[in-house]
Amino acid sequence: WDPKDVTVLFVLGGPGAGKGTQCAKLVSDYGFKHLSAGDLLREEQDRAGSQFGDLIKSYIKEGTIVPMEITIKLLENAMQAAREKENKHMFLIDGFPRKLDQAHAFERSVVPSKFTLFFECTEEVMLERLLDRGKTSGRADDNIESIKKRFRVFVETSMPVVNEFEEQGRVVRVDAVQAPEKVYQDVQSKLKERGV
Ligand code: UP5
Ligand code: MG
Repeated sequence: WDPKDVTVLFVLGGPGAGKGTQCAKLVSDYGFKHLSAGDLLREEQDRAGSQFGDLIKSYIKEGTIVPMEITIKLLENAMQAAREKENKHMFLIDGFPRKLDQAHAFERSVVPSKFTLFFECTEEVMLERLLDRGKTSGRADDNIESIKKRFRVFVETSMPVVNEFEEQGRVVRVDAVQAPEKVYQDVQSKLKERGV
């Protein structure tokens, strides 16, 4: 992938920070292709004939990070399909990279990201949102035990990715505690500042 032809923005933030919600808004206004790594893993988990179904299921329930070879392959396939079938060249990669080795591998072997949109939210607020969503989401990890594990993995394993990008001046922070429309206004003005 040539960075002159494609724009990749990573979208990071804790579990329930609102990554998916904001990406959906950006898709309709900017024409991005939204690729949620978690959604791609859940689809692969449910795909008949997948050799990774059981493995993905247990990682997601435990809130731990699926081996990067699987996730990167799913992302690359989805990017390829979006380019061929929908002529998409702008991608929001949501919920990835969650670990430093994934960040390095993706930027080296696929394409460097332009920057990362980082949704900052308190655990208290994220917990409330996830428990609320859990009433209807059917997600195997929207329960208190899994949520606590997801929070810990986020702090210990995923925040180092944000910190490294930050040192490189490649993080755009957004206060994600506010109402969705307010968050989105911030997102739009910050994207504009960055020339998107
Ligand atoms: N909501 C959203 N914004 C709101 C706002 N501003 N005010 C009030 N409510 C708001 O939102 C969550 C809920 O909050 C919704 O009900 C929404 O209406 C409401 P959502 O937009 O879904 O938040 P999001 O940040 O997308 O939360 P999500 O639960 O998807 O985040 P996770 O990062 O935990 O989940 P993901 O699907 O990315 O990953 C799941 C698992 O997959 C991981 O734990 C891991 O096991 C695995 N995984 C990997 O192994 N590797 C990867 O690369 C990616 C995932
Ligand atoms: Mg999500």
